[in-house]
Amino acid sequence: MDPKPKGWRLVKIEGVPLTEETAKNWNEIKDFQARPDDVLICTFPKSGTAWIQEIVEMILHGGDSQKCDLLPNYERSPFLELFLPKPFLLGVKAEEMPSPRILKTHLPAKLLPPSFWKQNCKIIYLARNIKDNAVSSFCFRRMNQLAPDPGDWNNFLENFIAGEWTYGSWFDHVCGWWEAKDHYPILYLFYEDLKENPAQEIGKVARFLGVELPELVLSQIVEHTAFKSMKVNPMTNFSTMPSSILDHTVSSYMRKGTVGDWKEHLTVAQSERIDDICAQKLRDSGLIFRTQL
Ligand code: PPS
Repeated sequence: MDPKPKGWRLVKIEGVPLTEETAKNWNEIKDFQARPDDVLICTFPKSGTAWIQEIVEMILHGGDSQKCDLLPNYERSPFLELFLPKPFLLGVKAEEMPSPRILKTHLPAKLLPPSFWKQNCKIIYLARNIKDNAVSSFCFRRMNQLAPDPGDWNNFLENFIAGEWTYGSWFDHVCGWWEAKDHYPILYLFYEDLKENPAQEIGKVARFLGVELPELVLSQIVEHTAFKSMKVNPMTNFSTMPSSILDHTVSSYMRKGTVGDWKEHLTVAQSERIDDICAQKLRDSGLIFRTQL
């Protein structure tokens, strides 16, 4: 059995709580050298990162799923700011990867290593409504042995709304990237749209990446990246990760994959309170999130 790593503490960098491992390596992360042909996938955690990663990989491989199935997703598109302690180092480091690279980050726009802006890299941002995001985060924190203990649901939700959780405020994150999209090549997508009409949204991603997708290939990508397919695919469902990091007996990574699961977890009062905070915090941004389809 793998030795069990200890749960990480959170340390603030420019006011944003990050894991102590990320904070310890912050200078190296900040100086990361992006290349002009990098494609960067950005999300607040639990917004569908693995989903959009697989979509981008499939598009860039012309719909050839065999190429995607060669390695687990976390080895194909490195997680920029994740530094796992030995012996838990996984996959290749981004610096060692040949171009074109697909990279993943959960960093808020204000903490993105500056070379991504300088190189004008293509960035795909996927946002998910805060209610489903909070539920998914809570379930994941329970299975993720590296994360701090989330405590009970009510406490967790308060901390999550207040931004006292990994990567800080969901509001700052979605708004920061929303503003950045007016100045840089950023495709801003919503989980709910992707769920409602995957073919349409995958088409947007392909156009953004400058790839023309024949109808047949598009439908193959829709099929390969559907929740039911990704849930049983060991290269996308994280079952290959040591159980000392992700304990699938507590919850699964590919858990529900729906819009509106929050209704099973939030009280009416909690839901209404979040609606009020959203109305206030998102008012000036023009951002609108759907919480059901
Ligand atoms: S992480 O750890 O932050 O990178 O997690 P992330 O991949 O961003 O988010 C995990 C949630 O995304 C859901 N998911 C999907 N939903 C629909 N379709 C597909 N193909 C898909 N792939 C992943 C996953 O189930 C998690 O959401 P919940 O609500 O917990 O099920």
